[in-house]
Amino acid sequence: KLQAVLFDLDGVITDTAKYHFIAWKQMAEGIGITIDSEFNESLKGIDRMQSLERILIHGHQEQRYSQAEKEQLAQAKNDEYVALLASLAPEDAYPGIKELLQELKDNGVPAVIASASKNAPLILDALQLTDAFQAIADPQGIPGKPAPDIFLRGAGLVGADPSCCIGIEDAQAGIEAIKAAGMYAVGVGEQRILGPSGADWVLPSTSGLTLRQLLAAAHME
Ligand code: UVW
Repeated sequence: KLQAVLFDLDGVITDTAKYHFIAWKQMAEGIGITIDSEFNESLKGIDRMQSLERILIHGHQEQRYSQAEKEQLAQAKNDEYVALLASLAPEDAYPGIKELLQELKDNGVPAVIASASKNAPLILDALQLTDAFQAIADPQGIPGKPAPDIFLRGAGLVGADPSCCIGIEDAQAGIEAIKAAGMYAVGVGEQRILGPSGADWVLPSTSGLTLRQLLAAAHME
C-alpha cells in the first residue's frame, strides 16, 4: 500500500530551470565561460556547488579558484537566482500539480519534497504550496542525487517504508536516486531528455495525473 509520494521540485512542481540557467549564465560569463541551454540540461537535479564544479570543468577552469572563491561565485549566482524567483506566483505550478496534491491530502497520503535545492521552502511559499506538503527533506549534509539519500530522508520524515513510496522526477540523476532508494520511479518529461533513465513509468507531463493512475501503475492499490 502506498505510504508517501516524494516530489522533486525543480522541473516537477514548477519550471525553475529557466531561472537557474539565466543566473548561471550570468555568473559564468563574468568569468569568461559560455554555457548554452543544452549544457544546462546536465545541471538538472544537481546541487549548487556540484553545478558550479561542472561549469568550471566545462570552461577548463577547474583548478583556478580557491574554495572561498567558489563559494563567492555560487553566492553571486544564488543572489541573482533568488532575485529572479521574486516573479514566481501560484499559477506557475505545473499543470495538474495542485490537483494531485489535493487528492493526496484528501486520501491521507503524505506528499514530501525531495529536492537538492536549499531554496525549496522559498519556492513553495511563492507558489502557495507549503501546506500541501507534509515534509521537506533537508539536502544539507547528505550526498546529492543520484545517491538515494534525499529520498530516504524524505521517506523517513513521514515514517514511510521506501518500497511503499513513489518518487516523481524530471532528471536522470533524480530517477537514479529514486531507484537506488528502492522506490517506484515516475519520470516526467520528454523521453528524449530522460533517455534510458530506468524510470518505471514515463509521462509527458503531470497534467491530469491522478492518485488512481499512480496506484495502478505502481501496483499499490
Ligand atoms: C540547486 O541548484 C538544485 O539548488 P539551490 O536552489 O540550492 O541552488
